[in-house]
Amino acid sequence: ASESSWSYTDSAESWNMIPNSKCGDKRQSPINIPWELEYSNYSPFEFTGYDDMQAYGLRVENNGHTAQINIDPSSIGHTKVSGGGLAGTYIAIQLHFHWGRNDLEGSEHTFRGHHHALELHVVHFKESYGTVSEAVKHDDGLAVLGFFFTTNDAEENENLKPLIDSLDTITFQGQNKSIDINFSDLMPTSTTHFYRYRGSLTTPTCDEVVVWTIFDHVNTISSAQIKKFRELYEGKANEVRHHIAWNYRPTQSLLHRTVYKNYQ
Ligand code: SG7
Ligand code: ZN
Repeated sequence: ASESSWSYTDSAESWNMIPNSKCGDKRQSPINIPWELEYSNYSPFEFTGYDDMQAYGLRVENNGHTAQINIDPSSIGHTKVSGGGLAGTYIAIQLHFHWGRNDLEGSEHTFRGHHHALELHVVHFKESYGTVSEAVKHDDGLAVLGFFFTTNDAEENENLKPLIDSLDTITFQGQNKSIDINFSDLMPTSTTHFYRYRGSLTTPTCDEVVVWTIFDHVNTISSAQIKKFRELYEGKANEVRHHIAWNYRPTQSLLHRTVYKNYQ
């Protein structure tokens, strides 16, 4: 498989065969967040611009692997995060989702052995590296913020409505559409409790360049809303059609790493 043609139905071994793949290395993501964690006294997160993104040219796209909301390159730099134990400021570039074949799976990270139905990733690069392409050459180049969603007893999440409604217009790979939403609409209001470890991108080539934060607060989404993600297609309209029925990587071994929590 080439870098562009990998899929979630491939075996782990086939991701390892991709040229320059790090997918078989020793600091991979996602992981299970275990019961036993080490306390670290991180400062609170400080978010700038996540609730005021109307002018940032947001577009939602089907990239064949996920539904992703990209910030227009001309607006990158206005939406950033610091604190939370991060060494420096990280600039947001996009967010995307991971889901499962049913509501009992879907999240990439598991929490004490359990999946949630959906996981949101907000991807950032370290401001001091200047560009994403430079940042991915460094082991602290990216900061991905991960947020869980559950369908348990959940009503429709009104904040997700603009995104869910847009999915009908990006059915096929490569389709994209402008969207009026704020990243803060998709993030929980409470970001006080979180987990931290060092890992990788969860897709090929699985580069070990990510400072991971997984937030403890679980957001809600209805089952009907999640179903709309499963109706997206991996391919273009004129290709053989398979739904993106699921798009989470299995958890990887923690090996010599520590997972931290910011509360006691
Ligand atoms: C998704 O996950 C996409 C990728 C992303 C990858 O397939 O969102 O982004 C682009 C630009 O296609 O890769 C470098 C990057 O953000 C892995 O991201 S993740 O580790 O947060 N799941
Ligand atoms: Zn992701």
